[in-house]
Order: sequence, then structure tokens, then C-alpha cells
Amino acid sequence: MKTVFSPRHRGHANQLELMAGAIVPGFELPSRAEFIHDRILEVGLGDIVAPKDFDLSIAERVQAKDFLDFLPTVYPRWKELGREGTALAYTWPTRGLRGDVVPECLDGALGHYSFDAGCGFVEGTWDAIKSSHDVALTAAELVKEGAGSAYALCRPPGHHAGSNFMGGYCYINNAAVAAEYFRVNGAKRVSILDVDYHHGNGTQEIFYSRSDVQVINIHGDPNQEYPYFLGYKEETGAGEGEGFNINYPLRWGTDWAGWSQALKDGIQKLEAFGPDVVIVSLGVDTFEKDPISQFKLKTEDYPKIGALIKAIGKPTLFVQEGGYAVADIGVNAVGVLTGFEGA
Ligand code: OKS
Ligand code: ZN
Repeated sequence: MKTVFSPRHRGHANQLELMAGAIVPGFELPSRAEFIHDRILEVGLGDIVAPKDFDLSIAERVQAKDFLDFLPTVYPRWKELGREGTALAYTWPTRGLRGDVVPECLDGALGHYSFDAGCGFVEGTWDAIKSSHDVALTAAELVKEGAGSAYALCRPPGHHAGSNFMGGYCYINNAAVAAEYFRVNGAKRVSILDVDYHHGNGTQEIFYSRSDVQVINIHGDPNQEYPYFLGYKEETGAGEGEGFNINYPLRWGTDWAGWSQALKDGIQKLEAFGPDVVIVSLGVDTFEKDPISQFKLKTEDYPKIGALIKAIGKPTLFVQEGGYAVADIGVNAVGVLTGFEGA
């Protein structure tokens, strides 16, 4: 399978985030993508190609134009204020405050367009975001043109980003943009299977009222785990979308036995939906040694995930999401892909 990768992700570096009472170096490191890239070469998965340049017209169908227009302005505005380091929100419009105003002040606008302090901006952040979007669409195009599968080595990731907000290291929702791309280009139904450790709240929110994109999420129970405020079992879709959103919240400590049971159940529901194409939001932060996660999957489990997805027998686009045990992330992410290839 071909991989789409851009070195432009590297400019998104040294950003800080707020975590457990401290401003800390971001866990979402450039080395994540580099370890995966190097592992692809090591196992000879297939060619690694550069992304084409796409405009944001597909993205604007799933995320608000004012939000997308805001993203490239953040760091220039931060510098105009005489600031350096990481541009980060610190005030958010929760219950009892105005969710409908975008304050003139950059700090207020950053709060308006985000739900946490996990989305810092540095000089190269917008260029990395745009390259990640282009990586996803270039890989989607390969699948549309008949490749049975492709791998979008996206960084930054996307699944926490919603129709008009960022959060959890995610700005543009790469998987959602790819799903919309397939719909615009003839697919009747698309399934997004999100196997990242964290609930893909952004993807759920974007497609919640739609019956043409099925969203299946397997993740840490939000009662215990980030993003806390979405991802519960009873969230099954709204209106036309009722029944097309499926959540599998699993408790801390879940291992392959429990996790694979959810995957198999999810795959049954996916097959019943009958999509023309499958998008896998591929996080490998389910790994037992992941520094911010609490599942217990082992390196040997990742090829089994790939094999189960292969057995669905549909054109498949893999989109990289999370995974932070950087020394292992390459082996585990590429393990899913080689398992899919039957290697
Ligand atoms: C706030 C962010 C904390 C956890 C973000 C989880 C990102 C992830 N500082 N999503 O799949 O891996
Ligand atoms: Zn994650």
C-alpha cells in the first residue's frame, strides 16, 4: 500500500499544552511521524509519496469557513501582540456564557474556537495542519482511483476537531474531510471506524445528523477518560442520523480480549451498513506502554486489527490519529497496515 507523507509536519514543534495542572511540552511530537515513516521504509510497505496541494473547498463542507479562515491567522496575530512561544487558549465559553460571539481579542477568539488547551500554535503549525489535510485528500484520491487501500500519515491528527472547533491536538478533521471527499466523488455511503484510544468527538459531532456517513468509535470510557464530555453509549445519532453513530466506551485496563470483541461487533454493524469505502481513524495509543492511555494492547495485536479490517473486503483509507509511545508507534501503526496486507 502507498503512504502519503509530508515533511511539512516538522514545523509543528515545541508547542506546549496544559495537562494535569502543568504547562508541559506537547506529547504530539514530530518524532511520532518520523518513527512511522522510518518503519514503513524498514518493512518495505510500499512507496511513500508527497501530497498534492488541495484547496479547502471539501473541508468547508464539514468545518465552518470562519473557523478554517481563523487557523492561518493565529500565529501572525500572536506575534503582532509581541508574543512568542505557544499561542494557546485559556478561556472557554461554557454554560452561562455567550457561545455565539467571536471576540476581537485573539485570546478570546482562541477560546471560542477550541474546547481545551491541547491545540497550541507555533510558527509552523498552520503549514503542518494544511499539509496534513493535503496528505489525507491525496491518499483518499488514490483509493478513489482504485488502489484497494492507502495510508495517510497525517500529523497533526484530526478526530477531535469538529464543525467549528479544535481540541486534543486536532485542528482540521482529516478523516471527516476524506469522508466528504468520497461522498462528493460518488460514494453513496462511507463508514469511519475510529480505533484510537480516545473518542473521536469531532468526527461524531460533524456527522451526527447524517445517515450517509456511519461513525463507529471504540475508546476509553469518557466517564474515566479524555475527552470526558462525549463518547457515551447512548449517543446514537440525531434525526436522519439516528442509528448511524455507534460508541463502544471501554474501561481502563481493557486488553485484546475485550477490545477485539468491540471491534468485531463494530465490524458487523459496519457490514450491515454496507459502505462503499471504509476510513480507519488509526490511533495506536491503545498500546499498553502509551504514556497517556490506559488500554493494554500489545505489539502482536496490531496486525490482527489490520487482518480483521481487511476481511471486510472494502476499499480502505487509513488516516493516522494518536499514539505516543514514540519508540513503538512505528512498529504498531505499520503493524496494522502489514496485517491488512496479509504480511
Ligand atoms: C489536553 C489534551 C489531553 C489528551 C489529548 C488526547 C489526544 C489524542 N492537553 N486523541 O486521540 O490522542
Ligand atoms: Zn488518542
